[in-house]
Amino acid sequence: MTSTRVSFRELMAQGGLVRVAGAHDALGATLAQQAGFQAVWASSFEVSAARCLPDASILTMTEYLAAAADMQKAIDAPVVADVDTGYGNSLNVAHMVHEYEAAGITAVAIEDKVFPKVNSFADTSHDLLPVAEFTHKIETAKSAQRHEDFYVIARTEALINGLGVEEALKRCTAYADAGADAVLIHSKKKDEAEIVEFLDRWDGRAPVVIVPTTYPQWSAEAATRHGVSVVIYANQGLRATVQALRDTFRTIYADGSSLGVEDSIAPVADVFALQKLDDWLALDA
Ligand code: SPV
Ligand code: MG
Repeated sequence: MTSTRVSFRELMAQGGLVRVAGAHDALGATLAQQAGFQAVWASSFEVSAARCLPDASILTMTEYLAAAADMQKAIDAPVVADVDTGYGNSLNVAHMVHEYEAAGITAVAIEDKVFPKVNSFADTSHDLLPVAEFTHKIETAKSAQRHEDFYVIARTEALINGLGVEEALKRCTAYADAGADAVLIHSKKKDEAEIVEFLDRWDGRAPVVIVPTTYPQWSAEAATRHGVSVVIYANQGLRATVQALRDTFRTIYADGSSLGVEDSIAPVADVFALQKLDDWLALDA
């Protein structure tokens, strides 16, 4: 029931800023694509939050893959799978690449934290692997891939760890030289200053991906001007869901009826359309 799929590499080759929205299931992925996003981020934060578990390497690769595969099955746009640290050492990374590729995922992002990792915004330590160990993971991922198209994004948590722009540049240079198709520079600062400094000093040897969660004032247009290739809105959908469900349930419970929310919730027919009910009924006609 889906039309032609575009790989993430093909999308990147089209040029221009690629805008990506985070999701944790097929419904969120579908709504992101319908809103116009060119790709969907299978966020480890969202997938674990959907189970009310912390984003702390608690779910297994199989569970994250099942969520990413559900999303990819539902949409034509490529899923970029957040694969945390690659779920272990280099051999775990190789297995991850084989399994994600087999599920039709065309891009993954691996981060340079030590396994088990904790979400970047958690107030805890964020220890990094030595550069050589992480470049080995990148090299292993690239030699494990079976399709030329498969796209590996190397994410550094150097700024999250407080190591500064110099260390982030050193790491991203090494990751690109090890074969990463793009680098992801993450920051938890409330302004974009350290990201801008990174971009101004980056020599362009690989495309740059950003996740402007804590600096939402920095627009896609400004990011493009500074040379960003991909912007990921990683968790706004999840946070909208939390607030919408909370408000809706509280109102219905307090009012003793759902009348007060009827105008602000999607009609059942809207959900039928997302389920492609008519296509399914036609199959059985
Ligand atoms: C995620 O969405 O799981 C990410 C981005 O890795 S962040 O939560 O900002 O670390
Ligand atoms: Mg994550």
